Amino acid sequence: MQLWFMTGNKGKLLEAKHVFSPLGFEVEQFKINGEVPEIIEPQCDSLEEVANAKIKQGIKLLQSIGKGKDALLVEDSGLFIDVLGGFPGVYSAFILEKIGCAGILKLLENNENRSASFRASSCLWDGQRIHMGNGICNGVIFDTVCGENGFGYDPIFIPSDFLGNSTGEKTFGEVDISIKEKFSHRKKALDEILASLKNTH
Ligand code: ITT
Repeated sequence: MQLWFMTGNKGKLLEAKHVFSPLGFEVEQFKINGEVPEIIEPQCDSLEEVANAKIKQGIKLLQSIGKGKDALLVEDSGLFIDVLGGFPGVYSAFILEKIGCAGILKLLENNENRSASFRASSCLWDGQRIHMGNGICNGVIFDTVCGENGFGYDPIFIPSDFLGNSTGEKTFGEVDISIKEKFSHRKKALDEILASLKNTH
């Protein structure tokens, strides 16, 4: 089954493919005339609201090109740092572009509380209805930028041990995609969607 993912983020796309491909879905980036469509993201502090706004605009775009019955996925996600009151949160993409991982480390300099979480809210249109999934990955912000894998804030984030899995104090930037998946907020959100799909079909 074909599944369009409306995202400009290649890292998200790769991880979604990793989850869905073994289940027989063919995940492809959603483009119109070769471009990922520009989406208006509402100014709000909830990932769910942003994901909802993305899917509604995405469905309209699918319909406008006569593909309204195709499946479409969107996601809004971010890094929430406890001692910064959840910053950068919904502004994660913008802040990464402005100050990078090194800028976040600077903000946390001399701070002992380094706890943080990645969060994701995903919405999937199955051609008839919208399915929603949320996921959280708890962890800590490391004190240096470490590793070349993944994307975004991966090189500064060490996940907490989860269901018997541990990265052994390695950042997401230092581990393989299949290891990251064992902890990932994105995978958890997509699993919720898969469960919801199973319940309705
Ligand atoms: P789309 O909106 O086009 O999907 P985006 O990168 O702008 O792509 P978001 O608005 O959801 O996506 O911003 C989320 C940001 O949070 C993303 O750019 C990363 O910087 C960060 N982020 C989210 N999940 C991450 C992960 O698994 N690893 C590292 N950083 C992540």
